[in-house]
Amino acid sequence: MQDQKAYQKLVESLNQYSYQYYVLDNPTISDPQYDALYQQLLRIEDEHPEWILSESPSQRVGDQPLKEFQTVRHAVAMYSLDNAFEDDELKTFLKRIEEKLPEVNKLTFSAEPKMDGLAINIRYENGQLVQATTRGDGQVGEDVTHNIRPIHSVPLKLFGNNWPEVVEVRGEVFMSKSAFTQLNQQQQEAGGKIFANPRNAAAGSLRQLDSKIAAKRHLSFYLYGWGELSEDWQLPQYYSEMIDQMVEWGLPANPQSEIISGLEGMFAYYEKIQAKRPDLSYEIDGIVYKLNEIKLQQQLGFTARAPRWAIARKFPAEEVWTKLLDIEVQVGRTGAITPVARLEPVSVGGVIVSNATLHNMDEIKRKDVRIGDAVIVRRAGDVIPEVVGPVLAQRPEKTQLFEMPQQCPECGSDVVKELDKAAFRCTGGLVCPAQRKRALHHFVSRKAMDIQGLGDKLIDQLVDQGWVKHPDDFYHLTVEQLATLERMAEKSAQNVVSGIQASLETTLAKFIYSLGIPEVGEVTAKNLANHFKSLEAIQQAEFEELITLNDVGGVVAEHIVNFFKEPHNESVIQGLLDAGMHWPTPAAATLVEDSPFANKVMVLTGTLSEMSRPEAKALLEAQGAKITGSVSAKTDYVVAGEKAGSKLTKAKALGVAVLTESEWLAMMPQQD
Ligand code: JCF
Repeated sequence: MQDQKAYQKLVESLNQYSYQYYVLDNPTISDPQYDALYQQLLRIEDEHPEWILSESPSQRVGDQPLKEFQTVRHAVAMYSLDNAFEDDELKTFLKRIEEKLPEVNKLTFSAEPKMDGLAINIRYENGQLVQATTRGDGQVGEDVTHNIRPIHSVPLKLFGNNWPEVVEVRGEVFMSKSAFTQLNQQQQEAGGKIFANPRNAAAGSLRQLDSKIAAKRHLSFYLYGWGELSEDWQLPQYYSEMIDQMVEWGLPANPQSEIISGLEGMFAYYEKIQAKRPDLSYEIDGIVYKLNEIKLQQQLGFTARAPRWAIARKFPAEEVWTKLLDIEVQVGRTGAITPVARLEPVSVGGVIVSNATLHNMDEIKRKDVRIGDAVIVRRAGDVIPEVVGPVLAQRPEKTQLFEMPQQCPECGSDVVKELDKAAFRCTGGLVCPAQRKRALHHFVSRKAMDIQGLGDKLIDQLVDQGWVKHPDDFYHLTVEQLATLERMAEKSAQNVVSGIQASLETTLAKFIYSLGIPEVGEVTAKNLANHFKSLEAIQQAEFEELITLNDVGGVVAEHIVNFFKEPHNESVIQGLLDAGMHWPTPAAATLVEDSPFANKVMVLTGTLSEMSRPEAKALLEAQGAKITGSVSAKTDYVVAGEKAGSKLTKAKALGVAVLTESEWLAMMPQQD
């Protein structure tokens, strides 16, 4: 008996730890500590299967896949939301409510980001999660309990004891941006289906009959409403109070939600969230405004489709239709051949798009995209627009299949498909003008040699003239030669040549970066320079030593070794040295491993006085720190400059170590 009590207590503690970790993002014990307790739990459950509680963390994922989905009629209909695509529609919405509620003089609304996921109803009876259903047609949905139970932030048993006998929690199931990226990477490696966006990925995961699959895909949940509630349950005055109540029962709600009033309040909140949108860890497609007083909601009621007291103000569309005019291929710096869609120009999320990536041949086949198709184009944030797929209902009679050219369109060299990879590659190497041009663009770019006045167009001209084949050729250009080019005045020619000459004085890190070794970005280049100190040492570095560096894995190390083995690269490097390229020996920085910031997760915030934030970031990265944009319980240090704001507040709330700029600099290893 005593033992069974201990078991129950263990379940409760583990659920608390998991809540602190997954919902509050503020773990109170370490991962190994949690694992040890979890193993203990499994041992007890193994000995006493009759004790197993349905809310035990071991009961999140089922053993057996289902045979099929059951349909379930909702106890209370699940509605949609009406949309407003323009400010004017929001005005109309507000005016209509004001007309219907003339006696109210100040309407307040609860505002929150509109999650781009799927609506789910989660039913609790006597505090236990008993069923989860999709929205379906609003009346009848599908039972997806087995795929909701694995979501760690959804409690299997409600906390406290003041819940009604029956409570249905409604909200959105979604996949975070990072879980989505990770999933697609795994899918790509496994040759599986690539999901077009997190919403589709979340939908696909819920549709699995085997809960083990959904469990691996890391879904999340935010609540935003409720369905059936026991009759004896007294609703509070405000919607937001009921949400807070459900949060007390252990359910996650969006922390961005706010109470606002009037049209100005709505506009201000919209602007604020739109500005934050790229930093949010999940995708949203607008803002939801809900009248906050429950009595007023009840007075307004519902249309056939949606509540009259709520509206979704949508962001400009990021997925639109257009016509696929042609598919061309682009040759990248390392020879990778990417199919590019030429589109009838169309506005996507406020930007005119006429080209979009099709990723690779496998994707074109899988999506069955054909030249002439109507296609859906998607632009998410700052990423390159992509073709999501064809609109089959709109497929014209005559379409044309795309074939990968067998010869590189730029240099005529053979195109080969890489073993085990989706990528096709031009075998021309630096013979290929496209690869050459891109390598040269990279060489002069801002973070590399930063040569002013040498734009992409001019580089293309120089390559086409045959004057520049490799980076070292830049240093032999003369003012007279350049001045013979069309639209190049003597003065501009002079500027270009001075820009080129000025770049001879550089740093080892920039030099390494500018060589364009595959997979060697700015940070890796810095790590190489700091570790090896000299070009010769990097050239002779062995695989085994390279992989001991921060940030350098097997693939990168192999690229580095191969790059310096290539005689052609050696002669370009020699050419650059002969032209007079030089740099100071990197200071004998302390070994990264000895730095107090090695492998630490850090956030920089506020205004620094000694240097800019990018400089501070570079300094810390050279020490092996990882700099992130937002503070969480995983942050090791926050460096707070002047006027630090919300990040500092959050760091303090979470108990993360905060350093002033001078405290931080004092901790930096002294360089000699
Ligand atoms: O994504 C949301 N934040 C959200 C979606 C909020 C709501 O109150 C919703 C919703 C979808 C449908 N309400 C309904 C009825």
